[in-house]
Amino acid sequence: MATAIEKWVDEQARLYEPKHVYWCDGSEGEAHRLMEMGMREERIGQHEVFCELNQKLWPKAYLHRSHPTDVARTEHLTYVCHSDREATGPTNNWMHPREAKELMTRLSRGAMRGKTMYVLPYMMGHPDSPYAKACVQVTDVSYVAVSMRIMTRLGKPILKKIGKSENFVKGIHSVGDFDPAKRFIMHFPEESLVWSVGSGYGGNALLGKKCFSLRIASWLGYKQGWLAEHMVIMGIEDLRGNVTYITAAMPSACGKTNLAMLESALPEYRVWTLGDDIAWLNIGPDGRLYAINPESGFFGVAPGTSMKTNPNMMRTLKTSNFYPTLFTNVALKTDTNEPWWEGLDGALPDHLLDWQGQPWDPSKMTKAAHPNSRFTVSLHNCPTLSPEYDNPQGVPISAIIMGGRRSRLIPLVTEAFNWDHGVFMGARMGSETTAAAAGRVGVLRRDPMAMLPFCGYNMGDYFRHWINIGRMMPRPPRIYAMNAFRVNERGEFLWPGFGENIRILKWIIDRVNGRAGAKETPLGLVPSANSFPVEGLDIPRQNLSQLFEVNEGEWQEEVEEIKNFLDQFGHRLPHEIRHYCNTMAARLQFGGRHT
Ligand code: GTP
Ligand code: SPV
Ligand code: MN
Repeated sequence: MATAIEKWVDEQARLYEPKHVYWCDGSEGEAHRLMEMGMREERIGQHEVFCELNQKLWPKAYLHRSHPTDVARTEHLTYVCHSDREATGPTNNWMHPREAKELMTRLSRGAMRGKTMYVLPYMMGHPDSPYAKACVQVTDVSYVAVSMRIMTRLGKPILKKIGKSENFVKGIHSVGDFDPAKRFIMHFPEESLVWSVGSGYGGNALLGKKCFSLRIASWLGYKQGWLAEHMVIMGIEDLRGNVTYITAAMPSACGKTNLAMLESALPEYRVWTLGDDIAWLNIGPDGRLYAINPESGFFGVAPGTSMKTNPNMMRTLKTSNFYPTLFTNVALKTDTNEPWWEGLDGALPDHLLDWQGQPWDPSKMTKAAHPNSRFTVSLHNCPTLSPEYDNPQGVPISAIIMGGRRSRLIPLVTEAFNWDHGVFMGARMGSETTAAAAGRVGVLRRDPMAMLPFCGYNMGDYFRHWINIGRMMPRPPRIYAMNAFRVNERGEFLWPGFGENIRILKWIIDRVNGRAGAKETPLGLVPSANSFPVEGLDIPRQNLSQLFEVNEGEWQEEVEEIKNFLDQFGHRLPHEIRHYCNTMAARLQFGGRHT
C-alpha cells in the first residue's frame, strides 16, 4: 500500500510530468550527484546552475547565478489563502484557496517535462524535539535541493518518521520558466501547504524557510499557543560561565546574522550562536519562554561581510564539513576563481565578473555583487555554534529585542515598561526597506516585530496572541527596542555596530539582573547616565547623547503614522496596544510619566 507521501508525490508527478522522480536521501553520494546535475545538466538561461570555486581557498564552495529577474523575495506576488478573507488581514495579499489552486494548477501542468523532480523529506527542528515539524517538498532545480540539504535536516530518516501518517507539511515548487508574470508564492495555512512557481530565490523557493517556518507556522502557533518569529537566537556567556539567552527580531538585511555571531568587543563576554533568522518560541514546563531554531544553516547577506565586521562568518564560510557552501549572485575574482563582494577585506581586485557573469567595469558605478547576493552555509561550520543548538527543548529566553533600520528618531536601546508595552513597542516598529525584497530601497515602512512580510494571518489577531502569550508566563522575558543605524547630519552612522553591539547586550543583561540604571522617556526606559558601558569605546562623546535623544517635536509625525497603521486593524487591535499608543502620544505632547 502506498503511503500518504507516496500518493501525494504521485499526484505532483502527474501534474508536472517530470522525466525522472528522484527521492533525496541526504547521503554524501547524493551531494556529488546533485552538484554534477547543477554543473553539467541543468541550466538557467545560458548559465549552468553551479560553478566550482577555488577549492583550496574556499573548500566545497560553489557559485550560483540566478535568473536576472529572480534576485529577492517578491512580496507583491506572495499570497496567504485562508478561506475566510478576514483571517488573512489587511497586510497580506489574499486569494480564495480554490481560485489560487486553479491558477497554480494551470501554471504547473507539464512544467517539469524533461526535468528531474527532486523529492525532499526534511525536518524543521531537531527530530527529537516536541516542537519540530516533518515536511516534504518537491522541486525541479538542483540549487533548491542542495540548499534545502544545508538549511534543513533532510534525509531518509524523516520519511521513516512520517511513515504512513498524513501529518506532514507540503511544499510544491517549480521554477517554471522564471517569467515574473507567472511567479506566485501561495500559502494555504488551513492545509499546511505552500505552492510556489516561477522563482528559485531563497525565501520564494526554500519552502521550509519563510513560507513554512514563519507564514504557516505563525498560524499554527496562533492556533496552538506558541510563536514563530523572524528572530536571532543567541547566548551571551560571562566570565563566570553564566549564559543569558536572548532573541532579536529585525527586518530582512537589518543585522540579525551579524548580531547572532558577533565577536565581542568586551573581553568579559563571548557569544554563542543558535540561529540567525527564525525562532520558534514555546512556553516550557517551568513557565519560561523557550526558543528553538528550526533551521540548520545560514542564508546570509554577502555584501558587508568581512573579517572586520563579521569574522565568525568569514571563518564559517572558509570551513568545510559534510555540506557544500553556495554563493549566489556574488561577483567572481577571475584571477583566482574566488567569490567577491562589496565590503570584503583586501584591495579591489583587478579582474571581476559581475553577478551576472559579465566583465565588471568600475567606472560604471554599478555594484559587482548583487546587493542581495547571499551565501548558503551549514550552521555546523560556525565556530560559535552553541552546544545547546541541538537541545530538543530549546533554551530559556531572558530578553527579546525588536530592532530596525532607522536613520532618525529611534534610540540605540530602549526597555519596555512591561510585556504589554513591549508588544506595543514591537507593533510600532518601522524600518527602512532593503534589497532583500523586490521594490524600492531605503523607504520607511511599518514592520511590526519584523513580521510584516511573514505573518500568515491577521496581524491584529497576531498582536492579541502576543499579549495572551505574555499572560501565560509567570516570568516573561523583558522586551527591548534597538537601532544601530541612526545617522548624524552628514549621514554617517553614529554607532559603530557589529562587535560593539555587545555593549547594548551588556546593558540588557545588567538590566535583567537588576544591575543597571535606567531613565524614563515617553518611549520607554533608556540607560541612565553612566549605566551604559562605554569603557574603551572610540566614538565622539556627542554621538552617545545623539544616539539616545528623544526629539519630541520630530516624533509627532511618527506618532501619526503609527496610529494610521494600527487603525487598519480596527476592532482586532488589542485595547492594550491602543492604550500604550495613546499614552505615548500624550507623553510626547504634554510630558508625564509611566504609571
Ligand atoms: P536577513 O537574512 O535578510 O533576514 O537579514 P539579517 O537581519 O540577518 O541581516 P544581516 O546581518 O545580514 O545584515 C545586513 C546588512 O547590514 C549587511 O550588509 C551588514 O554588514 C549590515 N549590518 C549588520 N549589522 C550592522 C551594524 O550593527 N551596523 C551597521 N552599520 N551595519 C550592519
Ligand atoms: C529575508 O529576506 O529575511 C531572508 C532571506 O532571510 S529569505 O530566505 O529570502 O527570506
Ligand atoms: Mn530573514
